[in-house]
Amino acid sequence: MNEMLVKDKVGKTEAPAIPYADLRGWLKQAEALGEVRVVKGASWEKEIGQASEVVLHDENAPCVVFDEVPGSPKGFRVLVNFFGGKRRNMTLGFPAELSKLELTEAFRAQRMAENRLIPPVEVTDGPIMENVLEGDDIDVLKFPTPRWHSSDGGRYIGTGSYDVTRDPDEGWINLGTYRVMVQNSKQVGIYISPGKHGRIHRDKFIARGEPMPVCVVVGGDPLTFLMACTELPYGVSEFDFLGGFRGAPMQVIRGKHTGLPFPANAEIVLEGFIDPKLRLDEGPFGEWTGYYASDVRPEPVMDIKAIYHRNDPIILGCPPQRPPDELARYRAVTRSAILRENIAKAGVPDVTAVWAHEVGTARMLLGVAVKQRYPGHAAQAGHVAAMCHVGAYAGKYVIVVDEDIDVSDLDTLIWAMITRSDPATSIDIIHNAWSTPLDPRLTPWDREKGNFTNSRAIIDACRPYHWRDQFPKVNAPSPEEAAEARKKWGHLLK
Ligand SMILES: Cc1cc2nc3c(=O)[nH]c(=O)nc-3n(C[C@H](O)[C@H](O)[C@H](O)COP(=O)(O)O)c2cc1C
Ligand SMILES: [Mn+2]
Repeated sequence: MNEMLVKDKVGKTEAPAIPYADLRGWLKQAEALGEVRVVKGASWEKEIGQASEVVLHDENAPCVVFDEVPGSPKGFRVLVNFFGGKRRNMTLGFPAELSKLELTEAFRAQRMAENRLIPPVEVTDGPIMENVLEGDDIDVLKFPTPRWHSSDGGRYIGTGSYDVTRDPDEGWINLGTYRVMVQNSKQVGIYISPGKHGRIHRDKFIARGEPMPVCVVVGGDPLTFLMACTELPYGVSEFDFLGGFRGAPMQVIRGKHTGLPFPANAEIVLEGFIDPKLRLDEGPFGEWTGYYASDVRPEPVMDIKAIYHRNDPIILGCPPQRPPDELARYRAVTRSAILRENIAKAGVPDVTAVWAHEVGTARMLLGVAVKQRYPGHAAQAGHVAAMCHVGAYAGKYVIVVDEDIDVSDLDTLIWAMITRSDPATSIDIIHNAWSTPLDPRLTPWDREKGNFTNSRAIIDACRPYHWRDQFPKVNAPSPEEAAEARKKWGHLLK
């Protein structure tokens, strides 16, 4: 067995506790790791976005807290680059020494696989109630919301945020990270791609001609944000999963106007209704593909009925950049875990590792390693990876490899692809798959018509099953030989 193969060495034992309850608790932990820098006086118009672009591209860069932003009260802050350095493992509640692939596996095996659901408990008070603004006092412009990229069409308060909605037919609560742009002091625009759970809720409200209640949570604890921006199953509230991951229910308060729950310890909550008819221009916004693909379009708008915020609130900022970036870093970890769960639940055996690659922001390039057991096994794993819940939206390429390949290493994955596949016979194409207006390769005419689909390539880069025993041997040393060589000659690299 190759030493790079990820084993289930983390086992199924109980995961360590998450070491924080809210964003401030998280910040204390990050400070204890020595990984927080405070910047005073940077402008929301340009400098916060400019500095963020620099740190978000470096996985060892610190978390940065911007304070004393001109135009906002002192103490109103913006926090960026939470997922990097030693904070990465701390955020998911695991020891620092786990590699990114091991972290994913630990998260999957110890937090996800049990699929425990613990619903939140309702409380009537909490720090989020320190300031409640209604009527004329509503002013979303008081927060230091940055313009994240120089060509953005507005200030996006909702990046490291999530929107709470309720299914009007079925009653379940969803959390989804859908970007939120400030329109004016009392209105924000929310963009939700087709097929997302919040979009399904919204489409139902629009079909009824009714306003949709929404609570936008800005500055929730990072774990809740991570689960809100990841594809958890339809019909089950992310709040219940989070309770399960933490081993304790989340504490929520019901909004006065919508009755929707939001965490009692969040930093800022915007509560209101999306009008079924009103549309205002939204975008452009620098997107996770590295482009401004969806440009400016009329999108639904939320009328704010109440703003709740803690004293000295903190905006969690997660603006997408050209990948690989921070967004790709955290999504690779969480989505790889969920992808492996999805594939296993579809009944595909012996998938030994998966990696949703950073360069495709954990969507457009998926690596899947299988221990081939039967003819067709590799194609089955590839097609399921391409079409399961977490793989289906906005995917492009799936590469299936044998279990000796470290799927998380881009060079190794591509080496396997170019040496073990045959272009004419190893690639399957799926047409008309679930895509998005954010796809830069969508043709202008399909974009115009709302045809938001694309195609997928599934590349079988396994040693062909029927003659796998005759496939040339690799010339790399065995794991034992490699270990011996490193022990003896590793000093040459120092
Ligand atoms: C920083 C960030 C911003 C995002 N913005 C959007 C967005 O504007 N619209 C959207 O549909 N999805 C967006 N997503 C992706 C969704 O959050 C993700 O697909 C999530 O699974 C949606 O929740 P749902 O599965 O409950 O629909 C974003 C993700 C991240 C990490
Ligand atoms: Mn959901």
